[in-house]
Amino acid sequence: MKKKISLITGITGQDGSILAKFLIKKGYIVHGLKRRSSSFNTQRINDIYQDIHDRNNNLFLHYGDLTDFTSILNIIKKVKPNEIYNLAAQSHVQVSFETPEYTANADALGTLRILEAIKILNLTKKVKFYQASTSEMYGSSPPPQNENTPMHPASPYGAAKLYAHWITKNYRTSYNIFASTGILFNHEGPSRGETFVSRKITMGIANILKGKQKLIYLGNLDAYRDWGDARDYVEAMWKILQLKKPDDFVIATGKSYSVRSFVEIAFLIVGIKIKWRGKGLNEVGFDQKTNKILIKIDKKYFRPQEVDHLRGDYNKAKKTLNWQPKIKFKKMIKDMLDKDLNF
Ligand code: NAP
Ligand code: G4F
Repeated sequence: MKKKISLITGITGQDGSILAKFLIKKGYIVHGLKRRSSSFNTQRINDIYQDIHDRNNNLFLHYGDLTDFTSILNIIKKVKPNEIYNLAAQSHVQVSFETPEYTANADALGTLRILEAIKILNLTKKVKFYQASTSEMYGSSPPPQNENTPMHPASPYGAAKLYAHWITKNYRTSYNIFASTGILFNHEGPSRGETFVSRKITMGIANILKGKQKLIYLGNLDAYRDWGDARDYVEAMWKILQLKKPDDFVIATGKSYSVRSFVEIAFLIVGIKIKWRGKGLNEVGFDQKTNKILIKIDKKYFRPQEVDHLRGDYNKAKKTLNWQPKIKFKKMIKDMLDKDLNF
């Protein structure tokens, strides 16, 4: 049987690398769009990289950028994928306040460029498109959030992603493209980027235990997130594209924890009980046994606008996709700590 061909933008990122491995296991030929970088940016996929001259090779990388229409058009024309997963993005919320124009270009217009390329190349009936939408689009809408919850994004990232979300739905309706979205809530794991709060905490703990770092500086401890495991979430992306009809799905765990709880649970896994004292910028977290301060607050990590509470209602995905999260919150943190402690 002919192998299915997929194209993943953002293949060097957390989700792209996990999805590439998932699809290769399912028998796909995987093509990935990667940015040119002055140093290697393929660490997350080195373990599946094969010599392109190997006849059994099923992973191919192409230089391109979501801000560069020519590269997108040429890659799609050359690869003729059955499925496109658009995972590439400037994905850091705080960074989007510092680079709002670039974030809009890559995250909003980047999605439009792919959809236009599908249209121009007459692939509207031949390709299925997945857009990586996000719970950040809900912004100030209170939990639980589902597919019908109004969206009030609270960052340039959230606003750019909302454009991408709606342009995907618009191309679905206007041009009959199989274009679906997954509204994914936060998802983490051992290959999470090092500046997101989950990995910053697990790496910080590992460094403290190794004597390489004294304490961790954080921002808002009282935001709540619905944290799932990326390994579960890439399966949902694939399931969304296996349906007969395009649609939109919330992918979440239905449970939320504060950043403060994340800190407490992660430290407890390595046998340290964190206690808190002080208020606001002067609050500190300390080791109950030794009294050593392990957490301090730095105002530079606070955002101009915060998303206070995300907790997803994934009932539609459960019913339609037969999907539900398998990996529990504590197990996910433990896996992250294991990786960081053994690094
Ligand atoms: P990530 O680890 O930050 O990976 C982002 C990927 O996009 C990387 O491969 C990056 O390349 C690439 N990229 C960035 N700008 C690009 C550009 N202009 N052109 C081409 N590639 C570009 O993100 P992730 O956590 O895997 O998330 C995957 C997608 O899901 C993103 O769209 C994100 O916004 C969305 N999302 C994530 C979450 C989450 O909690 N993880 C939740 C909801 C939605 P480099 O490796 O070269 O930097
Ligand atoms: O880990 P974060 O940076 O993730 P955030 O902003 O929720 O965004 C992530 O999830 C979105 C889905 O909802 C994705 F679309 C997006 O691409 C990304 O993957 O921050 C989580 C929370 C925030 O409330 C933040 O203010 O942690 C708080 N926080 C507290 N101290 C911190 C820190 N965040 C970071 N990154 N660094 C801190 O020191």
